[in-house]
Amino acid sequence: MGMSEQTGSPERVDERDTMFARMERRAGTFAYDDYYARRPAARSGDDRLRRMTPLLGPGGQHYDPRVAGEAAEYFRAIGDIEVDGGLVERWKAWVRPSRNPTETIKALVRSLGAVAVGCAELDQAFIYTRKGRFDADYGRQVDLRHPSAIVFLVEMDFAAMQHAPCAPVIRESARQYYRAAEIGKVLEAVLCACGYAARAHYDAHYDVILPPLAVKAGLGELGRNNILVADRFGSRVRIGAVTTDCPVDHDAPVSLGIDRFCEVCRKCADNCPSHALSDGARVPVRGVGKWPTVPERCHGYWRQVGTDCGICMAACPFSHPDTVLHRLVRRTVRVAPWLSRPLVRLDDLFYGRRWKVTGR
Ligand code: B12
Ligand code: SF4
Ligand code: SF4
Repeated sequence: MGMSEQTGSPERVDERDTMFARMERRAGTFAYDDYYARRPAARSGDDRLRRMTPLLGPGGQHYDPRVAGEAAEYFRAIGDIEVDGGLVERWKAWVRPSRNPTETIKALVRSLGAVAVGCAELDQAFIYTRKGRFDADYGRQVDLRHPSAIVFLVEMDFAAMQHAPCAPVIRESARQYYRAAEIGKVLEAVLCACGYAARAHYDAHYDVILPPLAVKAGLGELGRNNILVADRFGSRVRIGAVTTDCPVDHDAPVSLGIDRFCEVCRKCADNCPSHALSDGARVPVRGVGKWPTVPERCHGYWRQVGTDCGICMAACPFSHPDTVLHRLVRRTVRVAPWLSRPLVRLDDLFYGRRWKVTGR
């Protein structure tokens, strides 16, 4: 079954069921009692995970107080991002007069530091049914009727990701979450100033599932690692999006040969320290054939090491630097996906099959 092949009408996801939302539940609150009354089987496992060392807290195997402090500061600062009014006015003057501002919007997003940007129809299947991340709006129905999503990627630094799963990766995640939030908030402000409805989706403030929107916007394919594998940067990207009623042209999904390559490669699954990724065949998940993640295993490993791991992003052959040689290999995968097997062998030869942990 091909990656985008539908086997039925996709059900929507309730944000309350996602790992980060579950980890927010605290015994004694309405949200905790309500959630585990609905999902009694998840309670003891989630309680066990909650008792483990918190992320960025002392006690994790790769805890480094200085790096953890910096990462925490980036995450905190996301809430304080203020959009520069002058910048909004300047871009408004470009975007507003245009009847189809797609190219101007893309130029804005790139100028703010995104490495790629695309537009997609906002499929209701990728919108959460209910909010779950914060007790304050726990269970609130998500009503998002914007017809389009502007989706963009920010690059995760190659050198920092070589340290996966050690402390530098979580600082890099935090930095790029900050950057993606900043870009999203500026774009949201510019579109609103032009009279459109717009909402930025960024760290912990999501109404949408981002990887499928990025696939729809032509930014890459879903890999065996169950996240986006993008052109030029592989999985070494974070995704941001702004949904809007601004009339933008929708991009078409792309085929980079990754779908086929993943069938033989399996490097992410083989190197995942918690065995959260599948090395088997695709299975249908909400009507889509894909390799699923076991989120409890992944998150359990994070709590053990104190970072957000990232090996499945860093070890992916598509995440190598965007050099002439790697561009040539990517092109070969795209035009001749049947050469995947020898190309995987070559990657193993040059980079090794096993991920080497560098750092603490
Ligand atoms: C919850 C969450 C997690 C949870 C649970 C993930 C899960 N699969 O259940 C945990 C803690 C395990 C996790 C781990 C990681 N995450 Co995470 N996570 C999220 C979050 C906040 C919500 C995703 C969600 O709702 N998942 C629950 C359901 C939907 O999961 P699912 O059925 O397995 O579906 C997944 C994919 O199949 C795909 N998808 C869903 N429906 C469809 C439909 C189609 C047609 C297609 C093609 C794809 C697709 O999207 C889902 C991504 O989790 C997103 C941000 C966002 N709003 O999207 C980031 C996000 C997916 N995570 C991200 C990353 C990078 C990671 C990690 C590498 C950690 C790190 N160092 O950064 C690991 C990788 C784990 C893995 N290999 O699967 C990035 C992915 C970037 C990319 N290149 O695609 C995101 C988009 C955050 C961001 N803003 O960039 N994550
Ligand atoms: S982040 Fe680490 S533990 Fe989680 S799926 Fe990726 S490799 Fe496995
Ligand atoms: S590591 Fe290999 S199998 Fe995993 S996503 Fe990347 S190309 Fe696919």
